[in-house]
Amino acid sequence: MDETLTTPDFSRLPMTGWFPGHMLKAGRRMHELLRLVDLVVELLDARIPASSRNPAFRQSLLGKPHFLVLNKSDLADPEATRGWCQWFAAHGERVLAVATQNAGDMAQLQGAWQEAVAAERQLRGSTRALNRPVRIMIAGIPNVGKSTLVNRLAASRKAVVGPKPGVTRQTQWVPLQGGMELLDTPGVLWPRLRNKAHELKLGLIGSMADELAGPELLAEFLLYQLAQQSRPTRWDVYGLATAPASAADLLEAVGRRRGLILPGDKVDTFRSAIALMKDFRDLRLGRFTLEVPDDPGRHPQPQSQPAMETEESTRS
Ligand SMILES: Nc1nc2c(ncn2[C@@H]2O[C@H](COP(=O)(O)OP(=O)(O)O)[C@@H](O)[C@H]2O)c(=O)[nH]1
Ligand SMILES: [Mg+2]
Repeated sequence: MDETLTTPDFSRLPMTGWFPGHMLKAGRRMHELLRLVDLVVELLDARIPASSRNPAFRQSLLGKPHFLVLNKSDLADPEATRGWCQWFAAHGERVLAVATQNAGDMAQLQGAWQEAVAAERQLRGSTRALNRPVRIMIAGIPNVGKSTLVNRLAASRKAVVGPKPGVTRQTQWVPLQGGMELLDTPGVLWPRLRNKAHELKLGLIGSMADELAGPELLAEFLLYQLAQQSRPTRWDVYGLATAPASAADLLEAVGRRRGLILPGDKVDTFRSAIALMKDFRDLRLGRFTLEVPDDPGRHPQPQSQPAMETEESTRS
């Protein structure tokens, strides 16, 4: 932990309040489709398992069984991921940590979903076999890997994938081998995030466009997050022997290293910050989990708010 870095109070900064209309519509549509499904799978980002969980999903499940997937575990600290899985399990959740590119993980997921659906049906006293495919809704905030996961499991390629949030705009059923159907859904955030730090965490994992969150602010937030990690950051990728003392120093180093220079020999801090985000997401700086369980100050608690927001309640 780097004690020399002054801690900016990100939580005091104004929030963007970003909650586009298409997400409101998608949230409503998902609510309608819930009736049709046997299991709701919520994908979380293993780097921020608490901050990437949408409280609105939990409160509007209509009693449907659910299953948590910590995706992108290849990007997170493996020890932290184990801790998160134990924590969720201790809180009564079905959970698995995966990476979509890992075939073994994908096979394990399908088995676990089948089991979950069978266990729930037994619990409810349904003895007859389903005379239709098991239907599973894949939910989650933007960019957690929903469409990639659906594609990996699909009998044929169906869902549209993209490195930026907002690629999946429509809901679609995808048949799998072995009698399951998955419903890929658009990423849905919720209108009231906890505070600016929460918003910036979502920015770091790419649930919000960098330009929207503000790349330079994201860079500063990332530096602050990395300073709190027990694992070392690979600052040497920017030719630095130790952690930079400020975000300005960091962006200077990134810009010089990558040749992102403006006329007058000034570093282009905007492009340097974008490059830094890419390096973080591509694992060049190391594998990090940005929040730990059992530390209420560092991740959002379930908020009590209406199940799916209505147009009226968000128009403020
Ligand atoms: N490192 C890593 N990247 C992933 C994983 N799953 C998906 N991605 C990437 O995350 C980005 C967003 O994926 P996408 O499926 O479009 O997310 P969606 O918005 O939730 O549907 C894409 O660039 C994927 O290649 C994973 O397990 N590990
Ligand atoms: Mg998608």
